[in-house]
Amino acid sequence: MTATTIERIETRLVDLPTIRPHKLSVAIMHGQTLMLVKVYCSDGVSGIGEGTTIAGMAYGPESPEAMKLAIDAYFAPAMIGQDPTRVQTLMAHLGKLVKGNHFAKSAIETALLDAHGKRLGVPVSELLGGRRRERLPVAWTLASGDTAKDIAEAETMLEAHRHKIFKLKIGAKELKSDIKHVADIKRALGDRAAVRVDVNMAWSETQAAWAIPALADAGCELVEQPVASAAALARLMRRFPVALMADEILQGPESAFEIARSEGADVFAIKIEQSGGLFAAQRVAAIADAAGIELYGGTMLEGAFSTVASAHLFASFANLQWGTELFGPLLITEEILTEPLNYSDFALTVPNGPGLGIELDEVKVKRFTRDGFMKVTR
Ligand code: MUC
Ligand code: MG
Repeated sequence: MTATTIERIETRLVDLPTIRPHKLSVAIMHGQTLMLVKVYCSDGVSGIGEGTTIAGMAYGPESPEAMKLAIDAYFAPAMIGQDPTRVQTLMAHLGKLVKGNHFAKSAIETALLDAHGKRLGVPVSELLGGRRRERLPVAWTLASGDTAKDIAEAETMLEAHRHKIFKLKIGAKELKSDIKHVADIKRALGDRAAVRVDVNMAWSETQAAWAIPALADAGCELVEQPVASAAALARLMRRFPVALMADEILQGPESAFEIARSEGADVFAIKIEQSGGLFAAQRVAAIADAAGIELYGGTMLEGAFSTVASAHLFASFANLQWGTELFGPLLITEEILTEPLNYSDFALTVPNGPGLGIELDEVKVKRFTRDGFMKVTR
């Protein structure tokens, strides 16, 4: 029997509108671009992975266009002819050839795991050690930029049993007006919902030290990445009756180890793309568990493929104390799967089919694909 090899790799950029402008301290998003990579193998199996950023390059150093270029020019030529069934070996090989590029690596690893799961007839969660839960609690981000609109949106979500945990994006406005925004929303929702905030690094340490107690008084239970510096976040720790979460400073296992060593966060927002892939994110979770740091399943506002890959991983975590925010597909106007994901009763059901357990609606996605495909073959 001849060994299975990778025969062809396709990448494409898919531009999709969002259901409303999504306002963060770093940018206002009107749409989301998915970089989809499809890996075709000689045994007839293929897998799809996704790389997605927030507002192009406003959030971090990679962009969908840069991911596509990195895959077309560097990753794909090195992958053609390689064994796709040895996912970790192949990813380690690619890691030697290409530095950084965590998001592109996550997309490729997702595609390889999707293919391998299909090949073996098991969900990706089983390739990661086995799922411990079938359903994941999912938070929603209120980020319309308007307090009354955010309250109305939260009420709709509560009514529909879609979400009862709300993350508020703050940091773009003056401190007092941000705190009033949070307090007004928490007052309107009361005990029916949990309220958290994400500052996306917008504050200085002194601003954070002033604002966090006021947020705690307003009923906010978790403050995500209030400052840019890991040292400043560590200094803010244990000073307030509210948990502090690391996001942007968490860039894979090495950074996780440094943050854990400096007792620099109560909670880690784990993201597969920011970590450099699912296996790297698994190592981040292991470091958190060992250090007594709690876990939250984060998102890069990803479409269905990276969201479901994250779901398979988060389902396998020993601890997931703060739930997840895997709502990315719901922020996009278009359904890109042949079978929509199951969001109900405040949770996402982790798909159970082989691989990721989802199927791309090729016809639908074609309408939104930029400049056709790029194919790399031997
Ligand atoms: C982030 O900073 O966590 C997650 C939810 C959201 O609205 O933005 C993202 C990114
Ligand atoms: Mg964040």
